Amino acid sequence: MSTRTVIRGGLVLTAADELNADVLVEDGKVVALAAHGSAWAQGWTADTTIDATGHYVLPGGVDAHTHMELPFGGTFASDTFETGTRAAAWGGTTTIVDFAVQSVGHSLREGLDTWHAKADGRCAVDYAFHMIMSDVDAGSLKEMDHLVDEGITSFKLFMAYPGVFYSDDGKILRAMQRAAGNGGLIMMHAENGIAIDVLVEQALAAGRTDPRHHGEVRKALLEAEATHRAVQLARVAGAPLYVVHVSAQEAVAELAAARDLGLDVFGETCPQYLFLSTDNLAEPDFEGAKYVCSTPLRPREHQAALWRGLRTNDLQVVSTDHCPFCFTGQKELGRGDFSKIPNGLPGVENRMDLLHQAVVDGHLSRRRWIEIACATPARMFGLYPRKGTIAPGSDADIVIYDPTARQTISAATHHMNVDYSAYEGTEVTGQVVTVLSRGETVIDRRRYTGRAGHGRFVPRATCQYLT
Ligand code: DUC
Ligand code: ZN
Ligand code: ZN
Repeated sequence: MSTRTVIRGGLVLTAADELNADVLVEDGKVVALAAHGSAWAQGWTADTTIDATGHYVLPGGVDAHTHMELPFGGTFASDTFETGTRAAAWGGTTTIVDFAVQSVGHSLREGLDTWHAKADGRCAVDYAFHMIMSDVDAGSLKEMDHLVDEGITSFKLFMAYPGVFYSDDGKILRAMQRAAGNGGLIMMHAENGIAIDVLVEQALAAGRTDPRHHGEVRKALLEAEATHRAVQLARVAGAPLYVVHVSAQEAVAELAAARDLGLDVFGETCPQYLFLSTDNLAEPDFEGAKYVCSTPLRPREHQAALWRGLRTNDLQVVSTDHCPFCFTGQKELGRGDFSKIPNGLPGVENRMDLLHQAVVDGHLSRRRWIEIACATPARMFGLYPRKGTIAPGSDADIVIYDPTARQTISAATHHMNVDYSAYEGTEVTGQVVTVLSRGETVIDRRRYTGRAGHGRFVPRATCQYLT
């Protein structure tokens, strides 16, 4: 028997439109939108009616960059797929794309199988995978083709972290050439890790061991240089390129220059670069460790370039790079040596709200909010129009959002499995009220009604954003 839900009275926001429309959901899919009060909408019968009067009706957020349970620096990111996807649901995100990891000496297949085993049966919302390539060789290059066929259509390479994830330029070029042939999208961590490691060694030798030195050695110029190099390698290979976690204004300039040449070069930034800065990294008593991530937080002056890039479409996506480590016992591994602080910040629960605050603050329009947080990540990573919009045929991943509610972000009230909030005390306007995932209510008027195992693996098509 089919189940039907009607969402009445809300303002439906998509990247394309703002519609005063009711939404009919049947068997997990959106089947129709019709104007409030229209004879058609009034005739809809349903098992469940949701009153969205005075609220926005949004496509569920798509967070294209998370690291649940990532092994890093001798520990693991503290959110499991269960806790992390539950927190995502609380924050209005209904799809995550996490990074499966190939370890050195192992195949892509082994890494992917490990990630499927971590996630299978545990997720509250739908999920997909990118593949981190740590060992580019003839075997893994060939495996890329098979992964694309299985819906793993994007591959992250690192110009940073020598000895762990790092690939040299030759390996990067080969992977890009392969992607050019099989439709895969190369995602780049663009920082010159070889040069950074020299600066790390020199800083530690000189006794500069505090968290703020993490930001100082990972220089903006070394992000910009790597971004430039990645663009040129992608050009040589004839492959599109997506640069992850862009934080430096000089790196935005490299992307803008590439896009001015008409290249298929894309950029993502994250809430931490838009809302936090090196002032946080410099907090006393080792508190700055809470803000250690790579690329690092930058001086506040860089934020204007990021907002501008989001407005001009030189940056297309805001993802979180959600990679939480508890302050106690995890971040503390780096007391006395900033290079031992596990890199990463929590944020999967906060992204939609922080970006709504950016709407309130005048940085973004409402439609641009939906575009960078829902529609474009879905298109970029081959999930559209199943995810990222509200249209007949789409999955009924829908958020009822109160644009006037006020809340204060805090570890005391968040649902991520981490003992601090990077945004502690930040007041934002706007709050998720109810969330549907494929038509099932997973958050009901701010009560969790979902379950581990509801979320399914979603195989992805190739990039749908190419010009
Ligand atoms: N950056 C982080 O901050 N954490 C995990 C990996 C990365 O590239
Ligand atoms: Zn990275
Ligand atoms: Zn990451």
